[in-house]
Amino acid sequence: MTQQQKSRVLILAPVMDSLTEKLEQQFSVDKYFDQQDKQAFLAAHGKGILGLVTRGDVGVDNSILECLPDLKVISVFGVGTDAIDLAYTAKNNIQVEITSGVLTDDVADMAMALLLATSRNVCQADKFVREGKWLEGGFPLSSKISGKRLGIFGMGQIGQAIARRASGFDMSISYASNNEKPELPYRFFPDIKHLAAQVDVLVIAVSGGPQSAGVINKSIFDAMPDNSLVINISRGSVINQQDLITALQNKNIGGAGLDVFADEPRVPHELISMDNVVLQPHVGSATHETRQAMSEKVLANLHKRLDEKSSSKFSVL
Ligand code: 8YV
Repeated sequence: MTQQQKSRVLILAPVMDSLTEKLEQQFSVDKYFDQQDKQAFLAAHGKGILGLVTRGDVGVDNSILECLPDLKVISVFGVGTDAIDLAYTAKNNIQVEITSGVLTDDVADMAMALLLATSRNVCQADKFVREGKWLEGGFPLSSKISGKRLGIFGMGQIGQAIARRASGFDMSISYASNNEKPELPYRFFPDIKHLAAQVDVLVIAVSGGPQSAGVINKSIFDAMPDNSLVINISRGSVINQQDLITALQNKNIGGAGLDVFADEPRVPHELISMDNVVLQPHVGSATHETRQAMSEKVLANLHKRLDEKSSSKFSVL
């Protein structure tokens, strides 16, 4: 294929170097994030761009999409589409593709890591040893996790992968989600508040976006048993972050394990200063293996939509 024949693709935000290299080999690439004058770039070069690559945590603003009249596909490095206006993309015949399936295990593993780290004070205990405090006495007791009650908010692929792992810890598993999944051997609660009231650990595994924004708020934290834990591997937007901070400060709940935040990469100092909170920099899917698989999916998803014979967005009679 000659340079002229390569489809034009815009990379919105930085992705892995190895993915960028492959994109540059296989497509005619522009990098939005590198442009000095982004508006001028879009005005001069937006027409003719057929594919857009973005990250799940970044999405894309409609103001950018409006400058890409020929766009056929948005290939998301991730599974979250909460930062993309799906009504706009549907209306404008733009396909949105995600890296479904390949990051499920890693994100579920991260939920379990946060669950264990939070309940067993793993990070604090590590610090205790490194600071030489063990020489002065033993580390305080922590809380058992095996056999406890786990509530999962959101029973999609990731929620189910968490449930399978938690079953290995003999946890009793309940869930709340839009629809009951009768084929699953877990107890269903139609109402998140009722679920929250009856669990020792609440894991957030629901998609982000307007439907779930702020659903985990003061009323949920008030309903949760004392000493219960909240784990979030989904989106910061699902939790009202200020309500979480207040609930932790007031000891309405016992702790939190968080991989995602309301305004990443900014993490409130209140959370940073609390011993009973374990913090991760949104790395649920960040393993070599999974990021490689995600990269391959991003490329395949672009080719699926761009290698069609006609580069027109619309089929002709
Ligand atoms: C990625 C994500 O970390 O899948 C998603 O939606 O948020 C994550 O897996 C992110 O897209 C890459 O930065």
